[in-house]
Amino acid sequence: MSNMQVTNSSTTLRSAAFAPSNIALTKYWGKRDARLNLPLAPSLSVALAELGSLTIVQPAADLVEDVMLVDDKPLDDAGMVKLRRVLDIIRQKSGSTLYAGLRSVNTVPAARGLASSASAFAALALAASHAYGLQLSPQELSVLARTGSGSASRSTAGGFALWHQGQAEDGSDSFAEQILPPEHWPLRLLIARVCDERKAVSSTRGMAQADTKSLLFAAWIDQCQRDVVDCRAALEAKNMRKLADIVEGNALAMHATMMAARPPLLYWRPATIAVMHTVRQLRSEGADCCFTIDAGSSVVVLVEPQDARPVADALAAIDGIEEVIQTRIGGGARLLPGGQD
Ligand code: 2P0
Repeated sequence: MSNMQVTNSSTTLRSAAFAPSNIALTKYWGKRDARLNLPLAPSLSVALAELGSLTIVQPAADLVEDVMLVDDKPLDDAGMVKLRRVLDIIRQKSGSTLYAGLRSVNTVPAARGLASSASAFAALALAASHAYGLQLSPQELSVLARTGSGSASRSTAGGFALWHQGQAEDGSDSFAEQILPPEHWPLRLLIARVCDERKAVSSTRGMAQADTKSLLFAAWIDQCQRDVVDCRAALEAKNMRKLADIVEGNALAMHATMMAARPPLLYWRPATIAVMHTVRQLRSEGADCCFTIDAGSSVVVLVEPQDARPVADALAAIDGIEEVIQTRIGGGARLLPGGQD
């Protein structure tokens, strides 16, 4: 955090930021430090263009605590603990003691395996650091977002992002950076939403369980180290067949690790499995596509633009699929005008 500058410690601004959600191509599932969200392996992701979080932060002298509304509802206790962790770091760096009022609107369906916490904490980190007068480097912003939620480190960067595992105990070298811009490979993303139930086990809790209790855990972490290297090469070469091997293999290995935990974590529904088979069948017939699944039942399909329509139609026809959301790869977190009025 050595480059962090305070523009004016006594001045605060109302600030607004948007940050995208992101989909991991090779996953983050295992921590070496649960308090700082430090991973046991690097991971790679793509940012979603317009699906994410819009957050407004207003520090104010008359507040006696931080107040946060998400989609017009007060944030729950677990969320407030993480929020205060991020705001306390900002207050400490800026020298301010003010609490803040915050509002956030999600354009991602929450808790359906679409990682709304990633965009939420990335938008928070950017809007709040700006509101308290800090000017953070991209690396510092990613580190700050990571302390709220690990995957948020990748949402600040956007595009094709690599989250470095890092070695430092304080987490200062565990940040994400954009390794390729969105236009490098303008794939479409199809989000096949499987069911309307909130997932039973949060990622934070699920990861703690997999970490300590899954008999496959050590092998999973070793595989992630290799997959990140191979995935980056497939992305650079824009090789969908190679990408499919790695991305599908990585997601299935993560779910195998979850299923081998005691007690087991099983996120899939019948439609989840049906989507996987459909994607493999379409690929065998020539469509350039592959799937991935996060800690939920929904499936995300990456597809070349010319195949997007027929693949989306095939997914929408599967029993148990509520809707198929189509989007593109987008950039990282950004400040929005209108924060200061
Ligand atoms: C990922 N997930 O790489 C993986 C795949 C879920 C499955 O990052 O405890 O919400 O806040 O650091 O970031 C979800 O984990 O967990 C996640 P915390 P987070 O996208």
